[in-house]
Amino acid sequence: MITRRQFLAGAALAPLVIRSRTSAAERRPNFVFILTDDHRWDWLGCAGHPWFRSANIDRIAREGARFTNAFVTTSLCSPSRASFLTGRYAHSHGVKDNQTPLDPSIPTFAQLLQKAGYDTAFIGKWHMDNQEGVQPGFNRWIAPKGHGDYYDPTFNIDGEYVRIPGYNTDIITRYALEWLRLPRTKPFCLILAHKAPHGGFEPAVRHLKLYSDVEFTPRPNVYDTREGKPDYVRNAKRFERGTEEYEALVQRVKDYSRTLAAVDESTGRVLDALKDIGVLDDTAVVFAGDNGFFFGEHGLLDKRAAYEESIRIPLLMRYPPLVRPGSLIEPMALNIDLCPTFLDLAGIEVPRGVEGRSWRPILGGARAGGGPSFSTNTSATPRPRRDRRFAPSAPRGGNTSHTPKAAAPPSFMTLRRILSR
Ligand SMILES: [Ca+2]
Repeated sequence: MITRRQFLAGAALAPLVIRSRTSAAERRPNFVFILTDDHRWDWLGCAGHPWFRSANIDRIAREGARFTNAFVTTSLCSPSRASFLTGRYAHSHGVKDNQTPLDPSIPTFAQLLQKAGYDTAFIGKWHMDNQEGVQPGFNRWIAPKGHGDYYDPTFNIDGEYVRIPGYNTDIITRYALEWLRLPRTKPFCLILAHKAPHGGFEPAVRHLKLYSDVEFTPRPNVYDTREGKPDYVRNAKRFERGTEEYEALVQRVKDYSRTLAAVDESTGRVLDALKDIGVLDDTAVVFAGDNGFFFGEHGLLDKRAAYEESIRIPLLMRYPPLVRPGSLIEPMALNIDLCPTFLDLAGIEVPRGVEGRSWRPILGGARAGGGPSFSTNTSATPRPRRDRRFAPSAPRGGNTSHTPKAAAPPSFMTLRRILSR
C-alpha cells in the first residue's frame, strides 16, 4: 500500500517524467489567468447555482476542469492576489492587508515567466496599497490606482494615467483582446484581473434588469444560532425575511450577479479570441476568484472571517494537453498553488520560498489521499503549514441545490482577526 509520503514523493517527480515523454507538454504553454473579485464558489452555473447563468465561464469547466475544493489562504483582496502571484502565504509575501504593497524583490510568476522569455501583461485590478505604475514582470500594464471605478475608470497605461469612458469590465476586456491579438513569436502570459463583482455593485447598463424575477434563497446558516460563536459573530446583524435589511440583501445579491454577467461575456470573448488566433489549446486558461463573500451567512457580510463562504473560491482550468474535458478535481487546490503550477508547466524552476504546490499531479487525476490542509492567516498568526489533518466532511446542514458535496469541517474554520480595510 502506498503511503501519502510515497505518493507525494512520486507526484513531485511526475512533472519531469511527463515533460520528457509528452510532446504537448514540451511546448511552453501560454497562460491566461482570469481573476474575479469577491466571487463566491457557488456563483456559477457549472457549480449548480439555481438561477445565475455563466455559460461562457462554464465553458472552461466543460472543456477543462472544475476544482471542487479550492480555497484562498487569506480571504481579502490584496493578500490573496499577492498569494496567487507569488505562491506564498500572506505572512511570507508580507501583504497582510489592503494597505501593504507587494515587495518587488519577491518574485511573481510573471517576473519569472518574463525572465524566461514570455511576453507578459497585467490588465485590471492590482490593488495593493494603491501601488501605482508598472510593476515588475509585465511588458504591458493597464491598472487603476486601488480599486478603480466601474464607470469611466482611470487606468495607468504603461505609466500614463488615462480616464476612459465606458464600463470597467468591457474596457479591460477590449485591452486584453487587443494585446492577445498582437503578432508575437514568444509565448505569452495575460493576467486579466476584474474589479467585478466587488462592491459597490454597479452592473453594466445592459444588465440592470437581469435576474429581476428570480427568487434568492438564503443558505440555512443565515439563520444559524449564535450560541458558542465568537463575539464578532454573535454581534453581527441577522437577516430576517420581510425586513428592510433583508430586502437590501436581496438587492445586493442581484446587483452582484449582474456585475458578473459582464465578466461572463468577457470570458467568452477571451476564449473566442484565443481560438481565432489559433492558440486556444496551447494556452492554460485559469479562472479563479480572489476570495468569496457572505450573503448574510452567520449574520455576516463582506469576507473578513474564515468561513466557507469567504475562503472557498471558484477555480476552473482549461488546458487540453493535461486536463481532460469535464473533469472534476476534488483534491484541495489553493491560491498559493497557481504560481508553482504555471512555473511547472513552463518548465521553470520554482524558487525557494514558494509554499504552494503545482497542480500537475491532480490535473491528471491523482488523488492526494484526502488532500492536505492549510491555514488561513494574518500577519499575527503562527506560520501555517499543510499537513494531513484535513479530510473533507459532509456539508453543513441541508441547503439549496448549490450546496457543494464537501465542505471544510468547522474545526478547521478558525475565525481570523478582522483585517482593516
Ligand atoms: Ca476580493
